[in-house]
Amino acid sequence: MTCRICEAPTKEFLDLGESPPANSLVDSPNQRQASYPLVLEWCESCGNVQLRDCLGADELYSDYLYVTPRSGMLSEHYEHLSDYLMVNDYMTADSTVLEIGSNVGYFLEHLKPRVKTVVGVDPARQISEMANAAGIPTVCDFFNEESACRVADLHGRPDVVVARHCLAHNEWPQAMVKGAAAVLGVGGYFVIENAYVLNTIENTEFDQVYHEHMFYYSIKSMSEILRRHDMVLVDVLMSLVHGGSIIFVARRGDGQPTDAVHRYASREDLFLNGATFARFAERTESIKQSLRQLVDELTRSGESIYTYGATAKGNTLLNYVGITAEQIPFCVDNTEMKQGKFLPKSGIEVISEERGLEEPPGYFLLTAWNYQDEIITKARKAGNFKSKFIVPIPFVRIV
Ligand code: DWN
Repeated sequence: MTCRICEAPTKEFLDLGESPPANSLVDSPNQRQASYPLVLEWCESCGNVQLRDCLGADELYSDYLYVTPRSGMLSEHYEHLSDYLMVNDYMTADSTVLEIGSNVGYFLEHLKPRVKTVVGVDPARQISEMANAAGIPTVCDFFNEESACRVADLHGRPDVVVARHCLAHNEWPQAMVKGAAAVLGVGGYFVIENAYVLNTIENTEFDQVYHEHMFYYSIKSMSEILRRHDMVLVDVLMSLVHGGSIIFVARRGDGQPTDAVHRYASREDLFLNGATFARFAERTESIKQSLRQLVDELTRSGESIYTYGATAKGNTLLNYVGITAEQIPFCVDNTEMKQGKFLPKSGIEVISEERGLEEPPGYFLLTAWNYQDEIITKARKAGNFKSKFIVPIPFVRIV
């Protein structure tokens, strides 16, 4: 195939089989669903890692159920990120901030008292309605040059455009970058947060591979996209959220990259190569075997297992390992829109945290492992001292 950033040829390195879209929960366990390949490939020329087969926006986002969770870890991250942007003058109290893929607006809610104006743009209708009801002005649309200019006319030209965990969610991210470049004046900042490919690979986070995640960005590949749209990567910040994320800070026009950019870019030169990707695929297979063996042993010995977190990544994990409602009857999740529905392909029923406490299982398979401490602390505080937790990434262990 061909790199969707620089058009060079790509090489496949991971095949997770076929799976339905990860956030397409269904209303009954027997509801038939289309499954599509999950194959990763990489480009030696620009360092891009991309999903080989991409689904259309309608297939992925027309009935979107992911609501950003209220999480202490995420709230701390919002605080740290906005402090960082303020301290480095990437954002000021006079800034107008536009967030792409703003979901229910929790990050903008955090920013609102610290800047002049906030506005969100999100394609999921029911989610953008929730944001507007909560007082975060949100335009329901996909973000591109046309919608960006329309939003700027309505809400003012942004000084900062933010894209947290959404620039990887589009087969052609160039359309979104072009939209940001169209509304940012010279000296404006484009702040992009995504899972960082080095974390995904080093921590064997193969469950981060699902149809929404069409790109796994590196400094090298992000710089290539930005360069083509008159923007320069001037800074990077690392974060632990979502299994390890990178925040790219790009400046419209020219600019000098910080030492952090050079430092991490040189690490990428060491790591992003065929041997690393081959070892990643081997470790993925090893996790699959050991998790399947553990679940089979526990269920054969009569232990009850639920999953914790109706996560997109959890659906990749379950479907790739081949775990279904036969081994795990319930998934606990605090997103009301997901409760009562069933996980795609595995057919596991989603129940509330409260119901999960009524008869706690012997084990929770932590499919929201990125919130491990928060979730285990919550369970213990709620009086559940019975359940043990199976943490699958970066290696299978019981805590
Ligand atoms: O890129 C994406 C990432 C950022 O978020 C999106 N494409 C989809 C989504 O991926 P995910 O579903 O793997 O994200 P989370 O944030 O890891 O999902 C956590 C799930 O766990 C939510 O459904 C809420 C649930 N949860 C819970 O039930 N109790 C979360 C916490 C913290 C809790 O205490």
